[in-house]
Amino acid sequence: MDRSAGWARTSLPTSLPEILEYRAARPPRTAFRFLPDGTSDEAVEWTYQDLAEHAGRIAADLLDRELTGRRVVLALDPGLHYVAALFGIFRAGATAVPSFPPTGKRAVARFASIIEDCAPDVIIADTRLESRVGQFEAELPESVARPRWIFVDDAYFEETGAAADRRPPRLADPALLQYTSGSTGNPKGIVLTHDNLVSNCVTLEENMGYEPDRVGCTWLPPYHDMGLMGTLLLAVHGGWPLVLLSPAHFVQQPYRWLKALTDHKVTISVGPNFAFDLCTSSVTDEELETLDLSRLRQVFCGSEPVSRATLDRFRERFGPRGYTETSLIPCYGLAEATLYVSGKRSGTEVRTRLLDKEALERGFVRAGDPLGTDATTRIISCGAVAVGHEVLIVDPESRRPVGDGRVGEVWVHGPNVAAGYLGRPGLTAETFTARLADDARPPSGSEQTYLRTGDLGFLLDGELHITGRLKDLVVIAGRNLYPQDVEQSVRESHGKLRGTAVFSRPGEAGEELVVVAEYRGTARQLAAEGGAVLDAVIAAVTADHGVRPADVHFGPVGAIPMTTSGKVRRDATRKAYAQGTLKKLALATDDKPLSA
Ligand code: 649
Repeated sequence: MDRSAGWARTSLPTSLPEILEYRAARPPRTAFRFLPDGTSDEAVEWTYQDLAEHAGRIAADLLDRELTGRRVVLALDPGLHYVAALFGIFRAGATAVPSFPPTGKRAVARFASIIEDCAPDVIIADTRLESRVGQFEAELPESVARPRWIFVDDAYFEETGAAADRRPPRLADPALLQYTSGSTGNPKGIVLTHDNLVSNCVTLEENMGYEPDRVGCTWLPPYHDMGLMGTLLLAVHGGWPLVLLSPAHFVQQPYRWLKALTDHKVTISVGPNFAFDLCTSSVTDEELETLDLSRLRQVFCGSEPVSRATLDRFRERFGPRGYTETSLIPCYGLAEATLYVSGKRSGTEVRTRLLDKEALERGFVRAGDPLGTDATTRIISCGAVAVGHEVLIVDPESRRPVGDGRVGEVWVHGPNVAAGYLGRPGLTAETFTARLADDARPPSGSEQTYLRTGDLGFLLDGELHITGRLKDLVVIAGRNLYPQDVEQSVRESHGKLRGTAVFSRPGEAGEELVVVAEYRGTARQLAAEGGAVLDAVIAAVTADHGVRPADVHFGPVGAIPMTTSGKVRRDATRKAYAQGTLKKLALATDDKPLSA
């Protein structure tokens, strides 16, 4: 079955589906290697031809149904079928909406809200979901049109049938609708064009440079920007093989990731900060012996603050197995900019800035004590801004760029910036086409517009540093507390504390600090050691940040709302706390107010 004969090329390939066809027409090479059980024992390998053929099957189906220009939701498990369906949708000229199988209460609710928001024509799901469709559709409001389903499995992909051919997509056509991982009730779909997808790859490749023996590995969810634009699409664009394991296999046993890096001689990989901690804390001495990380030359680390302490622990544990910190690439980005905004240059050292904590809380960047006392904070540089992009640090209120050495909101201009949110012109204008104050136009042109990221940071030596999120800032007595710093103090104050979220609440004398912490144990255990845990938290926060919490709320593990990519949802936690719906273990201190 050859459905990949495809488009006659008269110029260099540009859009991703054209690039796949181009690679499929050349001598066979491995595109993907999937590890179905998370180990290398049953690895399944696909060449570009395999991928193009499987994608062709989906494309034929979509074209038969005349779905060019329509939206198609991808509700498959992570794996090869996911990639095939994605490229099939591109080839048919439809818009892919990357999602996940709607199983489990929370996933169903989120999935239903996405369907409601983007009104797709079709959902592509695994055959095993067929019996559950009725159940799922019962969750959809009456007013929402029922999409059709295409159920796929291995047998589906074996069927032949020629794809009616169509012209390649135009670069300005929408390719993908990326939902932000934010709240369930309020999904925002970011419209990405083929141009955005290609531009993101090109800017990352400029950072990564060329390596003849490049092999990638990822376990990131394919429905998030970092897993999708950062790994699957990037690998096809660049033409190097990518080893895939599922997020669940990684989380159950983080060792599998490191073992895959070892087994497949991986040179490039990626993970958020938490993944590095998970590896350090869970890999056993025996497992450690089996690892060889010496071929790993580039490991991207982004999506949440990169912690110096995390990197130190990781280096200490895995340095003896060939890991070198030069390979680590702290990077920053967001789905509204397709993905990539900045990253460390390959081959350079990770830069850690020791800064004066109090100055930073007032928005000033000042060198701290080089020996790193309690009065200093360590911020890791997220490197240089992507080629062809401009980052400005702006005062969010006056909309004027702040001076050198000041913290402000990160504004981005460039081809990675997406077109906007689907069906939300107001929010799109506010977020994607912000302008500086009239008297503060940038040197590069008066009508330039910017993406407002909502992140706080500063530029130093041309490198971007992220300090927090505007919305999450806790302002107490005129000082800006960065919640993630306070959360780190809380976590490190006691061995049984897991997730934490801090925010402020109105008090009699202004805003006061609230700490929510998940306790890994039963209510009875907490009650037994209650006083000690509470004292540890209060002592740590007071010592590290000079503010005494007005309330410490202990909840069970899982009490704190998280995004689907594992970020703390502080605002949602604050709301649940205020409404009294946040899960609580017996010892919560607002029962008996803390004495000063
Ligand atoms: C951020 C995505 C950063 C995100 C990643 C480049 C195999 C192996 C490697 C490979 C290819 C194949 O979180 C991604 C760039 C990856 C190249 C991989 O190459 N997007 S999001 O929309 O879900 O969230 C955005 C928010 O996350 C926070 C910010 O608040 C941002 O608005 N964030 C960070 N916060 C602090 N520090 C950072 N470095 C942050 N990065 C993202």
